[in-house]
Amino acid sequence: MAVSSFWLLAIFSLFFGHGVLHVDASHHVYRNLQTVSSASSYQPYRTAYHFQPPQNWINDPNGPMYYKGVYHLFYQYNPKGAIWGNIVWAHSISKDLVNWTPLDHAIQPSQRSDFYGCWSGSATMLPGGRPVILYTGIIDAKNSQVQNLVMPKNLSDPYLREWVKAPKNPLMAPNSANKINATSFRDPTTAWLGKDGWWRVLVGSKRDSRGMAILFKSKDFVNWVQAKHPLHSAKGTGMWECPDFFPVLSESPSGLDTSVNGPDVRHVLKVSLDDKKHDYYLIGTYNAAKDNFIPDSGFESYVLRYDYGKYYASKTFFDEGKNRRILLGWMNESSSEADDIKKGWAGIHAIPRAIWLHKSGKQLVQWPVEEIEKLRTKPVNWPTKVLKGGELLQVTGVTAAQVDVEISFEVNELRRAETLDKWVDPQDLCSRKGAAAKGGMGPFGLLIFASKGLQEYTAVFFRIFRLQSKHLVLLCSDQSRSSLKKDNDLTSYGAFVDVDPLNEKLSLRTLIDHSVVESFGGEGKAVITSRVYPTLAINDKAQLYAFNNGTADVKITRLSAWSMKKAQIN
Ligand code: DQQ
Repeated sequence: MAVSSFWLLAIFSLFFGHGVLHVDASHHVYRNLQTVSSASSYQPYRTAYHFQPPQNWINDPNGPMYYKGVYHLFYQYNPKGAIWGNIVWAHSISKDLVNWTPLDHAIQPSQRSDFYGCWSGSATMLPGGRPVILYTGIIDAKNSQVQNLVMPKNLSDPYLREWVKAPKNPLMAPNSANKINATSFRDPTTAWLGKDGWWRVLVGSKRDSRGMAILFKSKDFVNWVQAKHPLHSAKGTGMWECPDFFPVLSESPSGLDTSVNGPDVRHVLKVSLDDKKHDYYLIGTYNAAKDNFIPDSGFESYVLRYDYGKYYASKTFFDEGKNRRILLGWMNESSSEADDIKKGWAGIHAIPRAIWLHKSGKQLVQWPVEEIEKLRTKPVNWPTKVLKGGELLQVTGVTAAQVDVEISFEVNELRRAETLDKWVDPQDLCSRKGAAAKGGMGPFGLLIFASKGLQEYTAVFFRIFRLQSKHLVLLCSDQSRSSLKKDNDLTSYGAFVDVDPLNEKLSLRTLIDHSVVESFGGEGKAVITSRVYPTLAINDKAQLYAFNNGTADVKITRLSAWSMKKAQIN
C-alpha cells in the first residue's frame, strides 16, 4: 500500500509555534487571553481520577486507539494557557484507561496544511495493525480547514511517540466543485473498509443550516474522492462537529471493529451539534452498496443524547484487547473564563465508558470501564432500609469528595406520582422542580458535595410522574445550590429513564470527583454529567447523603460506596 512508503521518506521540522487563531465556531475566543496561565495555589477542584493534564486548556479527545497492549489518547490542548487557542494534539498513554502517562505532543503546526492549528480527528487501523491518523489542519487566519494524514515513524514503538506528516497533505480540501464552505469542513472519523476494497471516512460539515456528514472514499488512504452524496444530513441542525460512525451488535454488548457489517449489525451515527453543544446519536441501517445511512423511525428530531449534562465532542474506538467499544468525551468547565485563568486549567475528560446497544434496540447503554473499580477502597454497604418521606441519611465512612456510589430504590405503589398534563422537556422539568420542591414519588436520590448546614449541595435524584396511563421516571442533576458562588453555570439537567418503576429497580451510580458529578441512571440508560464548584463542601468538608423529599416512602435496596484512590493522571 502506498501509505507505507511515504512516511519513510518524510522528514519534517516539528515545531512552528504558530500564533493565535482568529475565530472558532466551537469555543469562545479571547485572543489576548489564550497565552495566559497563572495557576493559583488554591486548587480544590482538580480531579483525582478523571483525566486532565497538569495545567492549561483541553478539549476534544482525538484518535483514541489500542496498539500493542497500550491505550493511546490524544487531545486538543493549548500549551500556552487556560483558554482555547494555539491548538496541538497532546498525547498520553495508559495500560488500563485509568492511569495515564504524558508523552511529547504528537501533532503540532509545522506545514502549510496545518500552520494555524491541528484540530480534531481520528485513528484508523490499516490491515496488519498499522495505525494512521486523519486530522483537520487549519490553513489560514480565517480558519479554513483541510484534512491531513500522519503515520507513526516507528511501528515497533508501542508508545508511538513520533508521527510523520504525509508529504501529499492536504488529502481532502474544499473547492468550488465540491461546494464546501472552507470553515465548515472538519473532524474526520475513523475510516472503515468496504467489501469492495474502498476505505470510507466522514467529515463534519454544513450547507446553510443543513448539518451533514460528507463521505470520502479511497483505495490507498492517500487519494480521496468525495462521494456524490453525504452519508447523512439533516435540515436545521447546523454544523456537525466530530461525527462518529460505528457498528453495534443487536444482541450483544460486545464491540465490533469499525469495518464490520452484517445481518446482526446496526449502525450508530453520532454528531456533536455545534449550535446546541450536545452529542446526539441516531441508530439505523447502513447500506454499504448505496453508501447511505437510514435512521430508524423516531430519531428524526435529534432527541437521544450520550449525556444530558456537560459532555461534548466525544469519540469511540474499538478496544480489540477486551472486545468492547469505548466512548471518550470532553467535559468543559462551568466556571467563568476569569476563574479558569485563575486556576490555570480548564477541561477534563469523562471516565471512559463501554458503550453498546440496549436489547430493546431503541437506545445505547453506557457504563464506566470496569478498570476504574481498581481505585475503589474502604467499601461501605447499607442493609436494605426504608427511606421515609422527608428523611435525610448521611453516608458516613467515605471520602465524600472522591467516591464511587451505587444506590438502588424500590417503590411498591405509584398513587402519589405527580401528574403531567402533557409531555414536558425533562431539563425544564428538573429546573422547575429541583430537590427542594417537595413531591409525591420523589425527589429521592443523593445529595452530593453537601456542606454541613446544607447551604451547598448538588442533588441527583429520581422523581416519578404520571402522564395519561403511563409513568415517567425523571432523573435530575440539580446544580442550583451547588455553590455559594453564583457566577458559575448552575443549569440543572434532566432526562427520562426508560424503566418500569414498579417492576424494575431505580438504580443510580455516581462518580464524584472534586468538581465532577458523573451519574448513570437505570444501569446506564441515562447519563448526566455536571461540573460544580462548592465553596464550603470541599475536600474533607464535603458530605454525602441519601434523601427523600417526596411524601411517599421508598426502599433503598442497595447502597454501596467506595472511597476512590487517586489515579495517575499525567
Ligand atoms: N473542537 C475542535 C474542532 C471541533 C471542535 C477545535 C469541537 O476540530 O470541531 O479545537 O469541540
